[in-house]
Amino acid sequence: MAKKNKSKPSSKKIDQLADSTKDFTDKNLTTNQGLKVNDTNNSLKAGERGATLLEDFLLREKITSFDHERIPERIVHARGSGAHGYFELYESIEKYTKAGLFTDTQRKTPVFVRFSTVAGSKGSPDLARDVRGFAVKFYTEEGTWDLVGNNMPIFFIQDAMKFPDLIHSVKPEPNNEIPQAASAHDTFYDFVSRATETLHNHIWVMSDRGIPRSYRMMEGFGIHTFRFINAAGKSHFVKFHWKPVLGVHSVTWDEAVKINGADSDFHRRDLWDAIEAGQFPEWEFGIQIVPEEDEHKYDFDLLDPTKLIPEELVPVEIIGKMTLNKNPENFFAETEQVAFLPGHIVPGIDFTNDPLLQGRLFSYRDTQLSRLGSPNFHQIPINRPVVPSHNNQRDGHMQTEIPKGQTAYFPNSLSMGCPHLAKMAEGGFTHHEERIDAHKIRSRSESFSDHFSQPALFYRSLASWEQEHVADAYTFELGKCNHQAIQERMLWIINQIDEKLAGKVADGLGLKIPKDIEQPINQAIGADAEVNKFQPQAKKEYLKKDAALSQAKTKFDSIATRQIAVLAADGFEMKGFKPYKKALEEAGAIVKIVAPHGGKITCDQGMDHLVAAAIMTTESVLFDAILIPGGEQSVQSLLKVGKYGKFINEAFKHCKAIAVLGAGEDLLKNTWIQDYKKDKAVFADAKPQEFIDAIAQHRNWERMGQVSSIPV
Ligand code: HDE
Repeated sequence: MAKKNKSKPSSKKIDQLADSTKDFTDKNLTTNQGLKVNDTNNSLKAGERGATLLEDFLLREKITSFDHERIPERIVHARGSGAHGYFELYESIEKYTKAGLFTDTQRKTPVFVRFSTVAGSKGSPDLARDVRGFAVKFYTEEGTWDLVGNNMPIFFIQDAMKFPDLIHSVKPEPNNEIPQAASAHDTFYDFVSRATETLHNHIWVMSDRGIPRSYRMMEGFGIHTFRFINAAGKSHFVKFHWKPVLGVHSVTWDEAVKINGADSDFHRRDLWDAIEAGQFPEWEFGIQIVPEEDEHKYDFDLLDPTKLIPEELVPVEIIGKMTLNKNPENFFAETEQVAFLPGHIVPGIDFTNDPLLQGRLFSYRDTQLSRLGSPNFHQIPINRPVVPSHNNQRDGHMQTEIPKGQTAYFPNSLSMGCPHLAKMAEGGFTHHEERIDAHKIRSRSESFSDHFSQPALFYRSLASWEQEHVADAYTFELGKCNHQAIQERMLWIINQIDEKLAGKVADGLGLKIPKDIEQPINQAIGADAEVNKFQPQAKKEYLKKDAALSQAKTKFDSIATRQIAVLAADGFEMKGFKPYKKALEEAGAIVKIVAPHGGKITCDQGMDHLVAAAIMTTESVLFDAILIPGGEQSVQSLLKVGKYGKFINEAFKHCKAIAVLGAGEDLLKNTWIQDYKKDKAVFADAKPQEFIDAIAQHRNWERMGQVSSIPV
C-alpha cells in the first residue's frame, strides 16, 4: 500500500481529462445554450393553477435531458467501479517486447481500471458469488492498450461461439427474471453440467476467489496466451498477471450474504474510501514467458483459455507495479462510459489464435456501438488516447471533433498523402507473421478435450479450509436447483474431479453420486458424429500441486486499510485503549468506534471521541476485527444492547481476530463463544502487536470446525 500522499495526482491523462471537467463553483445556473436561468422550480403556466404552456423551453430542455439520461447497461460486467492510476516498470524487458511501456523505465503510464462482477445488473450487490472483471486501460505513448482481464486465470468456455449460451444460462431466467446476480439456479447448472469445459473456471468461482474481501485484495489475469514481439521481430508467448500488494483475501459465504444486505456497495465503497484516504491500492505486474519453440511442450494447449500455466512450471516474473491514486470525478462520464476493447494493442504485443480471444476481438467494438451509440465513442474523454489520432474515418453520431481539409480518403494527393502511413521503424503497427495453411472447418482441437485435470489440480492445491469452502459452495449452489437430474449430473461430474469432494456435496444434497449418467455430456442432441467426436478425457495428474493457486500461500504481512470495530460506550477505559489505537493506526488500520448511539462518547479521562457508527446502523460483517476496551461503565452499557452479542458472535464465527481489555472480557462471556482462551486470534489484555499479527493473518481458519454451532 503506497504511502499517504495528499498532493493532487497528475498525469498526461488526468490533465487531459481536466480540460473536459466542468466546475460549478460560483457559476450561474444556465440552459445548455448558456442562457442564465432565474427560476428552475416552476413551469410556465397560464395562470397560477395552470395549464402548463408548450412554450416552456426551460421545462422541455430539463425534462428531455432527464428522460434520456440512461444508456444500456453492459450485457455482462454491468456492475463495476473504476479508478485512475499509473503503471511503473521495474526493469526493461526489451528481450521480449518492444512495447514502450515495457522498455522505458522512466515512464509512468497513466491507467484507468474498472473492476466488476459479471452476471448482475448495474445496481446488483457487490458480494455476489461471481468472477470479477479486472480491466486496465493503459494510456501509452504509442496508443491505448487495454488488458481486459478477470480475477481468475481461466475462462468458462473455449470458443467465443458459446459465450451467448454461457451468459444466457447464468443471467436471471428469461421467464421470470429470477435470480439476480446469482449462479445458483437450474439454467446455469443445466449448461455447466452439459458443457464440461466450464468446470475449471467453475471450481474457481466455487472457491473463495468468487467472494473477494476487496477489489484491492484480488489477483488479475489476462487469461489468454498473448504474444510479445521484440525489436528483432521475435515472438514469445506471454500470460499477464496482477498480484495485489495486500495479498489475496476473501470473505466467507455467510458474510457475503449478510454484506449484501448491510452494504450492497461494499467493494465500491472500499475502493473509493482507500483512495480518498491516500491508502492507494497497488498490484505488481507479472509475466509468464514461453518461448515459441516450447508451444507444444505442455500437457495442455496454450491456446485453450480454460487452462492456466502452473507457476510451478513457468514462474511469474514481476516486472512492474500499478498504483491507483485517484477516484473518478463523475461515475457516468468515466466508469460507465469507459470502453475496453481487447483489440486495443500497441506495437510489441500481439494476439494468438485462441478462439475465445479471436471472438472477443469482434465483440467489444460491436457492444460499444450499441451501448455508447456511436463509432465516435473513442472521443469520449475517458476513452481518448493521450496521443493524437488522425485518420479518414468521419462523421457519425456525436462527432465532437472538426476534421479539417478537402480529403477523407487514402491514398490522396490533394492533401499530400496525409495522414500518411508510419514505417515500422517509426512505430507503425505490423502483425506478427504466422503461417496458416489449413482447411476451413467448424471444429475444435482435440488438444482442448482435457476438462478434468486442471480443476483437480486446483482443488488438490487448496488448503483444507479452502477445500471445505468449495464443498459448501457446491452444496449451496446445487441445493438451489430444482431439478434432481441436473444435481445428479453435476455430482457425477464433480466426482471426476475429486471423489471426496463429490461425496461431501452428495451428503449435503441428500443424494447419491450416480454411477453413470443417462445423457452423455458435451453432446449436442441431433448433431452429426463429427460435432460430437471429442468427449472429455479422463483426468491426468501432471503436477501434484501448484502453490500459487492457494490463498493460504498469499501475503499475510499487512493490516493496512483493515477496518477495526471498537465496541465502546461512555466511560470506556482510555489507558489500555490508547496504545492499541496508536499501534493499529500506525500499521495503517482504520479504527472505528461502534457505540450504542451516534455522535460522541466520553472516555474515563473525560475526553470526547467521535462515534463512527451507532450499533443499530452497522454490522459485524463490515469489519475485519473487534477491539473491546475496558471500563465497567462502558461494558455494562454494551451488555444491555443485544446486538453487541450478535456482533461479536458473528466476528468469531467468521474467524476474525478479537481483542478485549480489562472488563471488556465480560462481553465475550456473554456470547456463544466457548474456549476463547485457547483461540490463537482472541486476546485478553495482550500486547497490541499480537492482535496486529492476527489481523494480518486475515482469519483464524483453524477455528472453522468449532464455529458451525454458533447460531448467528
Ligand atoms: Fe468479456 N465482454 N467477453 N470477457 N469482459 C464484455 O464488453 C465477451 C471474456 C471482460 O469493465 C462486454 O464493454 C465475449 C473473457 C471484462 O467495461 C462484451 C467473450 C474475459 C469486461 C464482452 C468474453 C472477459 C468484459 C460487455 C467470449 C477475461 C468488462 C461490455 C468470447 C479475459 C469491461 C463491454 C469493463 C465485458 C464480450 C469473454 C473480461 C459483450 C464475446 C475471457 C473485464 O463485449
